[in-house]
Amino acid sequence: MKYNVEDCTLVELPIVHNESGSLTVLENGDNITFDIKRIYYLYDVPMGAERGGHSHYDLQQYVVAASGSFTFILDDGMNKKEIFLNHPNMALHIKPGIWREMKGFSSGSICLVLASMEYIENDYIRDYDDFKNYRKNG
Ligand code: T46
Repeated sequence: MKYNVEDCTLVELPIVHNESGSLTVLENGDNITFDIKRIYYLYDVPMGAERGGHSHYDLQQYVVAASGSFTFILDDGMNKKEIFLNHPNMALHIKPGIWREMKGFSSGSICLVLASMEYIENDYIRDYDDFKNYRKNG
């Protein structure tokens, strides 16, 4: 199945507040639609740096701005969508087969990613022309 950018949604996560702070949970089988196989996070991203520039054949992810803010640009080969993430209770669900670029990392930001698969380099499409061909012919 080929997903498009409109299938990549922002999910609002519940916040447990008390006088000593806030807590948000992401849990397999509850607000996560796949079994989490890997967690990684991007940090110390220099001002003006851009990351991403690839798609995945099968991987899906939830992305959270655990601290600070940044922008994801999603692209399904036909349409693009920009999503600004700036709060730890908002998770962006990125479906497979979507090209992504990341930019505008604020100082001290942390991009937390929950992934449906282990790291497999063969799951990446890192060339945009290959991505366009995959979207067209699949
Ligand atoms: C994505 C965005 C949000 C590993 O060895 N293991 C890993 O689990 C990951 C994610 C990366 N790496 C290595 C592979 C590269 O040599 O770390 C290096 C940087 O990886 P990459 O260029 O993929 O990093 P980003 O920030 O462009 O993209 C990452 C994820 O790879 C990607 O799935 O969607 O974060």
